[in-house]
Amino acid sequence: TPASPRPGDEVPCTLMRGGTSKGAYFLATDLPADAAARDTLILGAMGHGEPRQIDGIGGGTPLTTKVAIVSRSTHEHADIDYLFGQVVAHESRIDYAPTCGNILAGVGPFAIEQGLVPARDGDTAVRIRMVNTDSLCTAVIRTPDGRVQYAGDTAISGVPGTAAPVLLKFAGIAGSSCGALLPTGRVRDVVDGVAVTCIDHGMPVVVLRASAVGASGYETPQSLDADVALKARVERIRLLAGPLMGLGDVADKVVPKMTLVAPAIDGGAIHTRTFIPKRCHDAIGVLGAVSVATACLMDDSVAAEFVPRADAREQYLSIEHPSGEFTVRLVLGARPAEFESVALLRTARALFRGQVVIPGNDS
Ligand code: NQM
Repeated sequence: TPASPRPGDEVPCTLMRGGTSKGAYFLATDLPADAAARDTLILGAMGHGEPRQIDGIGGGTPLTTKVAIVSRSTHEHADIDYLFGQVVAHESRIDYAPTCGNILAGVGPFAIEQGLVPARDGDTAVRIRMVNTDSLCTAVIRTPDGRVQYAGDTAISGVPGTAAPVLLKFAGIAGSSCGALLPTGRVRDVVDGVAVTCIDHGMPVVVLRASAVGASGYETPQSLDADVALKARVERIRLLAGPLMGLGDVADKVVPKMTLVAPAIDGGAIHTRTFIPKRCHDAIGVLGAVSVATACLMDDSVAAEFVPRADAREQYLSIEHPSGEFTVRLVLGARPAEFESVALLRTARALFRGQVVIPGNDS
């Protein structure tokens, strides 16, 4: 591992699309071991101090200023470790509290291409430990002739065209950040006068009826982002829900996410608008969608009232969002509120491989 790089030094980096997000992927061994030096390097590479990231490679929105740090794993059930970082550009900091299921989709191909995992002829299963939440995922990557194949015929909402499928399979992700699937111990709470369901099935999410905060739930993300009063109302609920969920003071955290729900209009299970947590998502996060889908199956939850009841052990829930839908496969466990496994499809693509240049006064 290198010591702190100096201005003008170059660090290997791959820019990838993972699902509907985009980020910079690094090998941990190419970064300083010291966390503070590592974060200074990443912030410099991505751009910070103002939201546009004009002096870095970040995309200037929460969905395009994400970082994956990948290394070999010492966990007995994992091949690689994936540490996710959400760059909060205008505040010049990185939030390591959440994981990200979209960036996760690029981790398998990246690890294979970097030689951390041997590819098989056909499909390669990469066992990934999501370090932020200490949970496990198996990603199945297309590798004909032992090489990552990005081209394919899988379409996901929010990404133009088609690409090779990345199957993501999870088990044991209930309570990933909060310690329990229902972190408040209840399926329904009233926070600031609003009925909510606080849930963590891979991602802490507060689910509330759009109508409870004066929205229809079918607005465009742009119009919701322009509604200062609504956003303040949603943030007030979030700040109160965070401690109830065991997350402590969440003023400086990007969790919990806030999902406004309304009846489905396109044949899905439910319609959503998600704040992540201050900007409205163009779609919905991967594990955010898993948590909302799970809420749909919990009796008496705020989401369940919109969803017809089904008792099958294996359920496909289509979560409608601003740019389409996201299908989550849930396999129910032996007891109520237990889930055996979760699976979903994403796609990913390597966009740019090279060296990112360390900024600073190099005179
Ligand atoms: O919930 C956005 C995204 C995400 C996170 C966010 C994600 C997940 O779309 O697993 O994918 O919620 O900040 O990348």
